[in-house]
Amino acid sequence: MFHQTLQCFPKDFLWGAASAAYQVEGAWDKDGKGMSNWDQFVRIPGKTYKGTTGDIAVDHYHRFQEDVELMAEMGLKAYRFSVAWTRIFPEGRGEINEKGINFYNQLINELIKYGIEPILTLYHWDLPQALQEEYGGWESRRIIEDFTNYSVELFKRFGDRVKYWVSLNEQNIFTSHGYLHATHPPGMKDEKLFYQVNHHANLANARVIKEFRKYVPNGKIGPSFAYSPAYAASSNPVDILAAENAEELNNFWWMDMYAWGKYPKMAWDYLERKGVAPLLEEGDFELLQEGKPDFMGVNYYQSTTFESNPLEDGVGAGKMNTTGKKGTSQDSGIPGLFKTTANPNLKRTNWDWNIDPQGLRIALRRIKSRYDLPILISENGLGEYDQVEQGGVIHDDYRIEYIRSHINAMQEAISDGVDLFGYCVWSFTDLLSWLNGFQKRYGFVYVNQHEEGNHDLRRIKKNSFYWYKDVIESNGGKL
Ligand code: BGP
Repeated sequence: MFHQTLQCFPKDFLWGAASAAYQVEGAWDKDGKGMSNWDQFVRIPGKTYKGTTGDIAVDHYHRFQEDVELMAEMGLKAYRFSVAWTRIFPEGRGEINEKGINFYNQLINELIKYGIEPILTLYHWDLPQALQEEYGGWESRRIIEDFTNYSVELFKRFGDRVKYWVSLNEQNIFTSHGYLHATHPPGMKDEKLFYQVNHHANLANARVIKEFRKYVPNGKIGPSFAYSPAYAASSNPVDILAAENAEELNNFWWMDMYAWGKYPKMAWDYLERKGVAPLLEEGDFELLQEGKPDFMGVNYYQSTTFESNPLEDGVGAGKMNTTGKKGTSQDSGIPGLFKTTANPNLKRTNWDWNIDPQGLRIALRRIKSRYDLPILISENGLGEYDQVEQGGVIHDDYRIEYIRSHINAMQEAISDGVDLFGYCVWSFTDLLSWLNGFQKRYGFVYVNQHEEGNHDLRRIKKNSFYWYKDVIESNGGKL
């Protein structure tokens, strides 16, 4: 315990919910939209759960008014969504598709009409396929120019109404799945390229933040990092060291760069010895220093526990549970540095994700003490099976319990001295989970959409909808 008495949430706290274009919009080829890397990837057999795609998703593109009305009914203060780059520039650059601009203008205006603060994510993983084909997307420095050009267009078009912006969503996840595990596009396993891609993403991130200052001088911008704080499996010093290795290589590697414009020294030396450190060019670090964020966006779902992992025959990358069959995920690690292990103190979801609200408090405090930046929780939520019962009722008490305990942890962290200004629950409506289909549900609002067959996509409010409404109304006083 640090705090003595619990503080209230700040009065203008952003009680929100989040989504991403590919996971909700559908209309994948409508109104001039170009093809993204995900539109292409999901068509490769075996890549997603039961071959699900975002072709229709939950059809938010056509139903955004109904969705925003539900948000208004709930009293939501903020809605985080992402823009599909391919709606704005179908080929990644060049001619602008005004119909795409128009869609987001309508969405933003609708939100503002109801007093809901829009939080706009520039990049939530759906890269224009044209850029992937032309120069390998993030593999080339050319991405910096194209990403900046696209972002500046959004700053110019929406900067008059959108104050909060997220630059890159979970750079650590889209690059590791794309370039280490081959589970996201472009489906590669190449460690050296992985670090090079990240270096380009860091440069692109810094560059758009720098541009942002010119176009939206009163706005706030930051990246969203998928932070899973590292725990040691035991007090054995070899496990403590393993957890420190993991924290440095899995977390500080990105967050130090965002906050300070530099890589952590020991991790850099290790990667250099291994021959996988990224190639640098003159002026890189100047730019990286110039693009500092206003806040750290944190996507928190769980903590991860580590133990030592031998160099010889140590555990490497393990498989994730994407089926919802409990106990099917494997441990993974880097030989010589660390490996994951189950934490006997924590319960797990059906997808083997740890449920650890105290881990959120720990995550927030670590960020506060290392970087001293304001924090936006840009994602947090529970993916579970939901059942529509008689009378169209969904008793998702497990979700209420998950969110309630995490809000408690947030309040404790605020009372400890963390500067937290918003909380976006993942997600508002049910949506497509990239690799887990539609059965892994996160929403306050159920959507009648499934892996197989045609469905009417109707929206049904879950019990958690009414519960979160009360939380917002009481500014976190009534949990
Ligand atoms: C984050 C992503 C989201 C969302 C969420 C839940 O990593 O930013 O887009 O998908 O995780 O993950 P999943 O859908 O795999 O359960």
